[in-house]
Formats: sequence, structure tokens, C-alpha cells
Amino acid sequence: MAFPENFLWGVATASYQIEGAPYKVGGGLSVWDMFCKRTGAIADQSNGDVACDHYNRYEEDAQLMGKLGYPNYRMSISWPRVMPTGTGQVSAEGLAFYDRLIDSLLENGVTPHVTLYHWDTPHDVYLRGGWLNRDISDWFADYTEVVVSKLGDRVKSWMTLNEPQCFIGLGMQSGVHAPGDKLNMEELLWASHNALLSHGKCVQAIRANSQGPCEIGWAPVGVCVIPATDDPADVEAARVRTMEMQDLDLWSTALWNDPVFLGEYPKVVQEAFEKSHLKPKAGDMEIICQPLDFYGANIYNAGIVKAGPNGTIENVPHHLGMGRTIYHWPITPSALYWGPKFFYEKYKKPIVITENGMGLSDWVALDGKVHDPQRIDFLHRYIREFQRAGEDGVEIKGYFQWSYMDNFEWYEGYKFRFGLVYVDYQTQQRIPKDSAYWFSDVINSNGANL
Ligand code: GCO
Repeated sequence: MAFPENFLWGVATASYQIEGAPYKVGGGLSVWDMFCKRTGAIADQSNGDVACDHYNRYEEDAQLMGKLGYPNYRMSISWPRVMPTGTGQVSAEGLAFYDRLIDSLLENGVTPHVTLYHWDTPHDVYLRGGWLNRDISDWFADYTEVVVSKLGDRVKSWMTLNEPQCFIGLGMQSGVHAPGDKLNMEELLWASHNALLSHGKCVQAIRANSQGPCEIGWAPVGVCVIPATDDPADVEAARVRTMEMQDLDLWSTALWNDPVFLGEYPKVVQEAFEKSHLKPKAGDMEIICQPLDFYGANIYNAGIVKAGPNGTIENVPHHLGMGRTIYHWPITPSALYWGPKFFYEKYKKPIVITENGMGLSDWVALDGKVHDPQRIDFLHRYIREFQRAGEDGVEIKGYFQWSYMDNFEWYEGYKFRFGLVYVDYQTQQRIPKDSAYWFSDVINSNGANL
């Protein structure tokens, strides 16, 4: 089966990872600018000051995206570039950059899909409590209004937050991401609630300021596990582990998506809030649970489980010596079958893979090209599994490959390359890898050549 006629094929990036010039030209500092200054925070002591210099090279990037035949592009907007302190003053230069970028993409036949928040919290907002301050939901809605008022005549597809599991879990629990805090569970649940409230007010602000109809979703981590076998007992074990929340785990799918799509927290979270002095207010859940047009999920890999004795669920180790990415992530293509299947069965929304791809240590070969057969094989296997989910009744709506080009990979710096397009960070030359051309063929055939 080919993919649906109007299937969204695309590529993805994020503002802090590619733009550079984070606070020049009127922008404000983000928590990542500050975090990169911490000794030892970033593996290669790098930062996003230059990155892919996309701020200056956006036209070249849009032209190449068009030339490669990529019809859709998931990008994010830097809150502190648009509002340097996060509230109040708007940077005309910052907003003008995105205005020019959207026009350049459209001129090259590329439809923008805009994520409003991909981790670059304004540092001033962090100093006022960041996600621990309930007011952030109003500040985020105000920022959304500024952006959608400016771009909403041309942007018709929006995502609110990228991976709250990461910016709360890695940024505020383990501390390996910006802002590098290590908070207790009561504070973390409160921050999570404020993030969800921000999501809901963001959706309301998009709907209120979009010029004409638009589609809205968000892009959480698509945390899922796969069954060790197709035995119905193993499948049920994988579904339960993926979709139900047994304990206070910030990476639980239900913690984030039950409020957004079903309008209630899992029971274990409700009980935690009952004991907490940091409680949601009446009416919050009605704000959080806004109508959305798709279920976005960033899926890269999955754990494996099987049914154990007496209704237990047992973890199954990935087999010894299995293929792994440079991040040492296991290569588990059926994550793109089981995850979408489980998500669709519970939340009944069309599924968009908002990120999927693999990190490698690519380099330019003697022939001047960048050969990445492993990435091609990885993408081939994963996209085929998503196609299989479609054949089994899941409404598959889109696939955004991570990433369009090599970029700043957070605390790993520039060591890992996820791009279809190679970036020479010394010269800023862009070189489409073999996978870039392979993906063009997949798109041109609407997946029929997989
Ligand atoms: C994420 C982020 C991306 C990462 C990518 C590779 O999913 O962690 O959205 O910014 O760069 O996933 O780790």
C-alpha cells in the first residue's frame, strides 16, 4: 500500500539547534545559551552561537529543501528571539527573521509546520520561575499571539510544545539539559502541569489569532514499548506498559496525553496532586484539553516486554550485538508500528511522526559525497513499519524525518549527525547525503518504492 494521497512527508529542525545568532540582532538569552556556559555541560564544549548559521543562510536552506523536493518542513520559533525577556517587548528584527523565513520556504514550495517551543526558554522567564511559575502559561500564550498574528496568514499547521518529557525530565529532574535543575517530584509534577496549561492556552491563542483555518497538535516523545512476540499476551503487555501509568514516571505517555486528549490525569497523578500543596486550579483541565487535529509523536526506538506470570510484565533485553545508533539507541523499527497503533487505539487521532531518524558520525568521502547507507536502511525499515500500521487501520497522516540537516545535538554538541544534509561547521557548506536523495525518491513515489 502506498501512503494516503495527502500524506505529509517532511523534514524537521529546531531553532536553537540550527539558527545561531541567538541573542544578537535584538534577541534575548535562552536557558540553553546559559547552560552551554557551564563547564562540562556540553560534550565538546560547544554552543548554539553559530550552529548552522541558519539565521543568515535561511534562503540557501529553503532553496535546497525545495530542490530536494521536500514538501513540508517542521521548524521551531525561538521565544527569546521574538520576545527577548519572554514578555512585553517584541523584537521587530526577531519577528522579521521568521517572516522572511516563512516567505522563503513558501517561495520554494515548502510548507512550514511551526513548533512554538522547542526548549529555548527565555532566560529571563527562567529567572522568574520558568515552568515552576504558573504565570508562564499566560506569558507563553502572549508570545503565541505575537507569532500567530504575524505568521498566521501563511502558517496553517502548528505544534505547541516539543517533548515536555525532555524539557521537564532532562532539564529539571536529571539536569543534563538546560536549565540543569534537579527538582523533587512534587515540583516536577507542578512544572508538568504548568507546561500542560501552557499547551492549552497556546492552542486557544492559535485558534484565536490564526487568519483562517489551521491544524494544531503537539510533539511529545512517543515513548512506547514493543512486544517480544506477536502473542496476544505479549502485545497486551506492551500496550499496558506503553499506555498506562503505574507510577510517577515523567516519561509516561499517559501523564502527558491523557490530560491533552481525554481531559484527565492518570489516577496516580491525581492522587499525587491531592497530597501536594502545588495543586491545579478548577478549570485547568478544560483549558488543557483543547481540540487537536492530530497526535504528534517523536519516535526513535522502544524497549521490549513480554507477558510474565500472573499478569506481570517482564522487560526483555535487546539481543546482544544488535545494531545501535551513535547514541547507542537500539534500532527497533517496529516501534513505528506498535507506538502509532497503541496511540491511535486510545486517543483516536490521526498520527503524525513528528520526529524519527538516526545519529551517525558521517563524513565527506574521498569522492566528495557523504555516503550513509545505515541511515537509509534505518529510515527504510522504520517508515515501512509506519506504513504497516496504516495498512492495519491506523490513520497515518504524516512523517517528519529528524533532521533536515546536521545540527547542535544538545548536551552532545556537534558530535552526532542526524541530518539528511551534511553541514561542514568550518565552512557552513551544505552537502546532501545519499539519504537526502533517497528520501526525495520516497516522497516522489509517495512511499511506493519502499
Ligand atoms: C528530541 C529533540 C531533537 C533531538 C533529536 C535527536 O527529540 O530529543 O526533539 O531536538 O535533536 O531527537 O536526539
